[in-house]
Amino acid sequence: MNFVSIIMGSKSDYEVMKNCANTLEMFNVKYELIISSAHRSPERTKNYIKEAEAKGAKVFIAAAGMAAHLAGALAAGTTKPVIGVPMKGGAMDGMDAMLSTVQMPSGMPVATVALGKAGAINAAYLAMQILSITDSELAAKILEDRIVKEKNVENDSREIEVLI
Ligand code: RP5
Repeated sequence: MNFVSIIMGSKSDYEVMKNCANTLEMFNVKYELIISSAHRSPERTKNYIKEAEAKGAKVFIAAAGMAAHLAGALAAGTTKPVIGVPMKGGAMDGMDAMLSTVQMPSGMPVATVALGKAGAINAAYLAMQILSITDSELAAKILEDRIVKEKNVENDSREIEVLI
């Protein structure tokens, strides 16, 4: 069974990461979601990666804030794609998490998405786009979603546009 694994560093990340889970649900994509920290529970994080891979996790999404090392820790433990979602908050409101997540050393990639809610949603889309390489039904749904988004732009504009 193929699925996406979402790991958050803290329960405080859940409010934002719900948007990631909800997006996967909209497309009927299976996922697991757990809390595990690179710093507070390193053994649990390490063990979970192996368990999730054995169960069929094909893409990992890691969300963490502050000195965000969770995505990096995942990248160290798997060769599956790892997507990092930097969380806002802390003294630097996410800039620290963004740089910690994106600045990986060569050979250990983390695909870093935007801070906060947009990043949580985009992590789900990116994970689905990766899965859709070998899942034509999912690829068709993603394409359909793009068409709806394009139409929405036109409809929104029509409501307020001023043209000469
Ligand atoms: C990170 O520290 C977590 O991912 C969270 O974003 C941040 C703060 O965690 P809490 O102190 O709210 O548990 O590890």
